[in-house]
Amino acid sequence: MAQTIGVGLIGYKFMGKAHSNAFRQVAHFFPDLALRPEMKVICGRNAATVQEAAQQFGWQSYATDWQQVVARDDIGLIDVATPGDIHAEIAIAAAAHGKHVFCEKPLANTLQEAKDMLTAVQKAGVVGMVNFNYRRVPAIQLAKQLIDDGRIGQVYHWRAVYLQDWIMAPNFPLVWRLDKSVAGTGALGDLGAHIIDLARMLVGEITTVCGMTETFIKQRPKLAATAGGLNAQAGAEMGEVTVDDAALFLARFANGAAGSFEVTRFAKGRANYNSFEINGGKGSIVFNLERMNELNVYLDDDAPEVRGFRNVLATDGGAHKYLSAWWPAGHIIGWEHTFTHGVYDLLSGIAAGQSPPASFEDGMRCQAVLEAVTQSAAGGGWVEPDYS
Ligand code: SOE
Repeated sequence: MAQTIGVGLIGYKFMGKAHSNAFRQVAHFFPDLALRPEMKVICGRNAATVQEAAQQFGWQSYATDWQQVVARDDIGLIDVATPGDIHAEIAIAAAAHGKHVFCEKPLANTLQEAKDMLTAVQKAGVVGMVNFNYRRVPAIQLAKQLIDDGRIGQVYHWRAVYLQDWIMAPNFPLVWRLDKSVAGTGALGDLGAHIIDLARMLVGEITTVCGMTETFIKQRPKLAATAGGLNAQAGAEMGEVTVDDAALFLARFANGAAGSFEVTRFAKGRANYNSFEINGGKGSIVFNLERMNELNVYLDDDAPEVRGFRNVLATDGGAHKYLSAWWPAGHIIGWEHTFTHGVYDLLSGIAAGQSPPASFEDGMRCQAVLEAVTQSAAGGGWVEPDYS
């Protein structure tokens, strides 16, 4: 019988729901799980709504004070699924209490916070993992395997976009994601962090960036009294948008590859379009989240008469990572599975005493790239991320 670990989840909205589902599913589907999560407590500021969330998502109890949660003896793992402005405070306190920390992306709102969080988990000797969930799409793991095995040769190009359109209406209100003091940045940190992390995993370290950001709609209605997530309601008073709506940047990688990145919340019709193309000396790879079970692959090694882009359905448990836990080949999985895979790796990492990727070190390096893009966009030309 596997050992157990008590989990305390801070945050109960969109990400809280996705993380709860992962903790609920993981032991049922991964028979080799070394450490079973016990869903002890979910925490949020509003007692009535967090109580509802506890019941709906399957937590044993609820709390309204995260400081008490991180100090509890029956909790071994703190999951931070809040907006970025309190990631650092919670993670550092949790580590100081000897708790392992799982944290939503981006790791922090500033590079300094990310560095402090990294130091905190290192000093405490606990696991620190950032939930960059797209690392755990089986088709993206297949891309990594093909690159690592040299199947596409030397990588020359990384070309990535992450496009959304949910704030395009000018009267869409000032939700927290549009407030710099809560979110840190706009599309850059929310979406750019994902494709920077994927680029680092698939291509390698980024050495220098040159970028621009744009805020198309600078004033929006403040929130009506009852705030919400992506479907929030507008009030009468106007306020200032303090983050970017879009960010575009070029990057050079340590291995000589050239990269382009574009993220926006102003791409009409693109609800959640996360896509990349990688071109190597012997082949190319294309991924698109809207077809997340597929990887489009071109390999020079194919016989000339059938050479061309082919769509690989990455659903075979015998060949593709994570899928032996789920269904027979061809039975596709969805976005929520990436969170379950992440929690599986997290719990395996805790059992083995190692921080799985993306570790807090990866999170800090991603943050360094985000900060370099911000500096460059403010007029700095090419900027080197500060990984020190
Ligand atoms: C909203 O833009 C959002 O939910 C991001 O915060 C997530 O990280 C991304 O996966 C989907 O879009």
